[in-house]
Amino acid sequence: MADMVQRVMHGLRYSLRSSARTPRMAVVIGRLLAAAFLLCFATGLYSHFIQDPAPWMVGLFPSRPSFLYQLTQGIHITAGIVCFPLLFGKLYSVYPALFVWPPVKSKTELLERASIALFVAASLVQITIGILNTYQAYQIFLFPFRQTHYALSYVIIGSLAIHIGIKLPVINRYWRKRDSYDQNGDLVVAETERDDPLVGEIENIPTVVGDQGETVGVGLTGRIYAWIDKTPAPKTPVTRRTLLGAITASAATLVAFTAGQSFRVLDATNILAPRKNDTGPESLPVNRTAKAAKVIPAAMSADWRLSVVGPHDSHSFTRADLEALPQYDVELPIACVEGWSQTARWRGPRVRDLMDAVGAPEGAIVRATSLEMGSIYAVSEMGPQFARDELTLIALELNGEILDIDHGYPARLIAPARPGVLQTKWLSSLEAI
Ligand SMILES: Nc1nc2c(c(=O)[nH]1)N[C@H]1C(S)=C(S)[C@@H](COP(=O)(O)O)O[C@H]1N2
Ligand SMILES: [Mo]
Repeated sequence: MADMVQRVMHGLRYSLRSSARTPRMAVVIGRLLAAAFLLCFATGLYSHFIQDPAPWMVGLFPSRPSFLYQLTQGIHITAGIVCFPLLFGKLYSVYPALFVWPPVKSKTELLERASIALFVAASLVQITIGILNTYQAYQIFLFPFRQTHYALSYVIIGSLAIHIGIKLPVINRYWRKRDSYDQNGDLVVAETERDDPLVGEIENIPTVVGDQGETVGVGLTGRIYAWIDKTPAPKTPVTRRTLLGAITASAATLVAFTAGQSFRVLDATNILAPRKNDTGPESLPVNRTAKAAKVIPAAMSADWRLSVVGPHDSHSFTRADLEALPQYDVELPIACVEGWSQTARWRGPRVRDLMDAVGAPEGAIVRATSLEMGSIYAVSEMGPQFARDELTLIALELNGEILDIDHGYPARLIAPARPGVLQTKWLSSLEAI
């Protein structure tokens, strides 16, 4: 019986042989996938901690270059999208390894299989909820997006580290080595060294005779590569070139059709991304409207004041008071964590002038609070490097017009190198804390 299962499994693997399913391919795609995941992880951590810093981190985030967050978040979303074709390509290239019997032979193999199962499952969930987030599909999640996305990133990086650790011999062996092709386009596999431990193992396990009477091993996980090595792959419709071509073409298409949401040079071809540049009031997209935030009466009220609070002194500014202060023009992006960003021209007084007006110390952290009630976006804090930066304004105008109510009228915060969520709209107070 066990023998039967083994033969069926072997037959399946044998029929799935292809030049697109060599260890070299697994390594080549794996390298790209690992690079994309690491980029996502690093930029994701940056985004996470700039929004939610531990107290000792507050001073660490630089306020220049002013497009820094736009860049890190653009990379995060773009690399995340590219993970789709890479992950599917990688799965395509290795999935015959599922058909081994018995499924695990040793503790290392159990660990390897468990880590890879965890990695694949977590990655698929991660990139799927990530892309849904760019469409603002929060309602369909039964869990908080940010915390889940953050926790899963550690699961992914941890299982990836285990996987890479276990596969190191294969990765090392095929990092440079290529299988080649003869004039007929047949695969000539890279020469296997006789003392290769992967090959040594294969010779001690039951073998099955292939179509041409050759001996093909019943490989185990990992060793399937050695087994593939020993038998030339048949010519199949999906060759190494087809698979690489498909991955490259889909990755390039996805980037070309979506990256315009973060990188202006690709704006013309941005037809798939949920956000388009230059749309919305004053040619800038709106994330949350004044109506949705229920702030219209308070924002339009003649009683509106910006209260600026220092440790010993405080002052209330009307909009006219704010307009009477020295006005500055800055070009700064709104860079949303959901993956769209756009640069705009803002005008208004500097936050640091307001802080000086109430005698706040240079090193103070500044808390900005909105008229909006009951939203996590209604409050943001910034370290002194942002509060004191000459580009950090209380914006009263946007792209040459009075700030639109949907962009935060009567006044909003705009600072360099910060995520959109922290650019608080419909301000009611600024406090030095
Ligand atoms: N009070 C308040 N401010 C807010 C938000 C909000 O929901 N409420 N959304 C933030 C988010 S997530 C982004 S990306 C920017 C978007 O600014 P815009 O709508 O003017 O483009 O505003 C930020 N400021
Ligand atoms: Mo945002």
